[in-house]
Amino acid sequence: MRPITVSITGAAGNIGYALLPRIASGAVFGPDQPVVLKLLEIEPAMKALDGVAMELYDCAPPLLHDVVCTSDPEEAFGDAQAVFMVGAMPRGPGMERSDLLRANGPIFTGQGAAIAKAAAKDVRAVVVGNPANTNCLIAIHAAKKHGLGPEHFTAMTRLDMNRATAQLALKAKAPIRDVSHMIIWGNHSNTMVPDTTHARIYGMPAGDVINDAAWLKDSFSPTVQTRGKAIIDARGKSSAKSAAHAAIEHMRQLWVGTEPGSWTSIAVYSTGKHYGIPEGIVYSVPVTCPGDGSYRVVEGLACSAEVKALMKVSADELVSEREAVQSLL
Ligand code: NAX
Repeated sequence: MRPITVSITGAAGNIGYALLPRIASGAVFGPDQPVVLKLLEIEPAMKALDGVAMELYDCAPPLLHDVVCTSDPEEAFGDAQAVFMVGAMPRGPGMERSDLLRANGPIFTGQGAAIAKAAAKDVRAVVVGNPANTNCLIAIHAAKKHGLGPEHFTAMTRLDMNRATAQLALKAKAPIRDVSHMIIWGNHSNTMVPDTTHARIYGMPAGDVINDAAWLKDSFSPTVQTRGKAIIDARGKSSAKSAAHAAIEHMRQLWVGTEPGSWTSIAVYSTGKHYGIPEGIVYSVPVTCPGDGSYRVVEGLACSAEVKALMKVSADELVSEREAVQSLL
């Protein structure tokens, strides 16, 4: 089988370290699909990246066809069919969210343009680096200027969906595989809306099985919304394995499709046609994926007045993030 080219930015970071061996082992593109991995880092991290590449070879993954380490985005994205945009500047002490947006913006203008110029025409890119939704929007605008459409870019809220799914399973004492149809609406931030309205446990409405409305409102949602901080407090480091796994599942479902009758949550460019979500922001919605790299927003789901109000708060936050980076769009 011909190898496919997969690019990973920030490949020497924590998530990259957890992500690379799994991509090279077939977790995303299947057990028979050879891969060429193109790894992008900034200059100061190139030595560390060499170490990561050495370890990758030391796993001797049979599907690993070649590894390219570079600090040149166009080289990194050359012919890429799948791109994991993980690299971003971390939030430093005293930095506001808007400072982080402005600091990361230029990374995503440059990389969005480089993807449009150098990657395969059917490329799919997932943005993991925070603030993921608006970084994705910046990349979309940059790519559009070079003729690549917004449907090629999505941002990751799969980790939030996985966190929510596992919390429901733990509460119901159910196997995780028996929990489905969780939805994350909105921004990958504390305003995200973990919506259990349509979630099922053993195929039944999750709310009926759990039968504890106060827990769902007062414990479940805050636990999911602040899980990233809880991991940092406990581990002293931010989520890496779970984030890498979520990125793998996000890309795998775009690549091979969602299971019939199920959906996943992905942040996508809003066309303004679904659920009152404003046009021109990157907003997490339930989607189905046919398995050709595309996605379809699940339409017609009922949303309570409470969920709608929370969805608007998250949309308003994304609109204000867009305003903060307007000069880059
Ligand atoms: P690390 O700081 O360990 O790694 C980031 C890497 O990106 C570093 O090696 C750095 O040199 C590199 N980098 C910085 N600027 C770059 C550029 N212009 N081009 C290429 N590489 C560049 O962070 P890590 O823990 O790996 O997290 C990566 C990103 O994921 C962060 O922005 C983080 O906030 C975000 N996350 C997003 C999540 C999500 O659900 N969407 C959850 C996990 C994670 O917090």
